[in-house]
Amino acid sequence: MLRVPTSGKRLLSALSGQSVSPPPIWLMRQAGRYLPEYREVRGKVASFLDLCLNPELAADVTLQPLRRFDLDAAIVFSDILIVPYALGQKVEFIEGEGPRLEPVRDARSFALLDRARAPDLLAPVYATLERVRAALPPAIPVIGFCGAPWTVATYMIEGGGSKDQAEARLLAYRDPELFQRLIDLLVEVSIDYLLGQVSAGASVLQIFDSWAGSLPDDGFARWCVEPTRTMVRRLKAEVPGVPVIGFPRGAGVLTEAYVTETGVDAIGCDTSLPLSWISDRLQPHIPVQGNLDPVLLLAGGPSLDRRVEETLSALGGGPFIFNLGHGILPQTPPEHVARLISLVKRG
Ligand code: 1CP
Repeated sequence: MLRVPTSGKRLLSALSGQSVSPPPIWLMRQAGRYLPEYREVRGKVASFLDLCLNPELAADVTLQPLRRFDLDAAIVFSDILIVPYALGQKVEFIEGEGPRLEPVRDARSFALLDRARAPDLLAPVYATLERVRAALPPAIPVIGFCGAPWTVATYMIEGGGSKDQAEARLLAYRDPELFQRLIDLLVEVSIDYLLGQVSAGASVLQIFDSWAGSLPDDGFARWCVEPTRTMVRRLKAEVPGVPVIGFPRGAGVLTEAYVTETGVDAIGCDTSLPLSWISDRLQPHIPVQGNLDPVLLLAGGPSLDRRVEETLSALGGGPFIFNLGHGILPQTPPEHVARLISLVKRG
C-alpha cells in the first residue's frame, strides 16, 4: 500500500514559492542500499546498471521508500552516469568500489561518443517513469533528474569517482576547446533526456552538480553556471510548468550567483551552507531545499531531533523543502528515516 500524503501537492506548492506547513520532504537517494527490500531486489540482477535498465525492478525500487514513509515525492531510480552510457561510453559499477568508465581525454575518444543511439538506450528509464507515474496517486509528483554537464564530464574524464576532479580540471585548462565540446554535447543530450522524462511523467526536475565545488569562480561561471543556464532556458521554453531544482554541491558563496544566473526554480543546499545564510541570502529570492547532514541521520538520537527542529525554525517560515545536504548513507537505519519524517510532519 502506498501512503497518500496528508495534504496533496505540497512539493509543487513549495516550488512555486509558497510556505507550506509542514514543509514537503523527500530525500536524495531515498531508494537504495539502506533499505533491506532494495538489497533484495538488487540481488536479483547481476549489476547496478542492469537494475537501472530494468523498468519493472527500477519502478519497484523507486516506490519502496514511498511504501514505508510519508514522503512528498518519488525520484526515479536511475543514475547520472546513464548519460555517458547512452553516449556509448563504457560504464560499469564495480561492487564495493563505485563507477568505472573508459576515460574520455582526447579528441579520439571524444569522437567515439555518439548521440544518435541515446534515445533508444535511455528508453528503459522512460518506461520506469511511466510505471511509477501510473502507480502513484496524482498528488505525489515524480522527480526526474540528470547530472549537470560539469559533474558528468568529471566522471567521463576521470574514468570514475575522484577526490579532486584534477584530470577533468586539467583537460578543461589544457584543451578548453575539446572540453567545451564535451560540455556542449552533455547540454544537448541532457536536455533531451530531461524532456523525455517529463513526457514519461516527471513533473519536477533536479540537476545534480555534485562536484560544482571543485572549480574556481571563473571555471564555475563557465562550466557550471553557463551550461545549466542553457539547459534551464531550453526547458522553460519547452515545458514551462515544470520546476527545476539546481543542486550545485559545494558551491559555497557562489551559490548566490548560481541562483541569479541559471534561472533555476529552487536551490538545493548542501550540508556546508549555514542555516542563517540560507535564510538570509537565498530564501528571500528562491525556494530552498536541504540540508541535513546525512551522517546525523545515520547517527540518530537527540542530536538529530535537535537539528531537525533548528532547521524547521530557521527555514520553515518561507518556501522550503526538507531534504538532506547529500544522499542517504547505505548504513542508515530505516527507523532514523522514519523518525526524521515524523518530526518534520509534526511541523
Ligand atoms: O546498488 C548500489 O549499491 C549502487 C549504489 C548507487 C545507487 C543506489 C549508485 C552508484 N547510484 C545509485 C542511485 C542514484 N544515483 C540515484 C537514485 C535515486 C534516488 O535518489 O533514490 C540518484 C539520484 C543518483 C545520482 C548520482 N549518482 C549522483 C549525484 C548525487 C550525489 O550523490 O552526489 C552521483 C555523483 C552519482 C554517481 C554514483 N553512482 C553510484 C555511486 C556510488 C556514485 C558516486 C561515485 C563517487 O563519486 O564516489
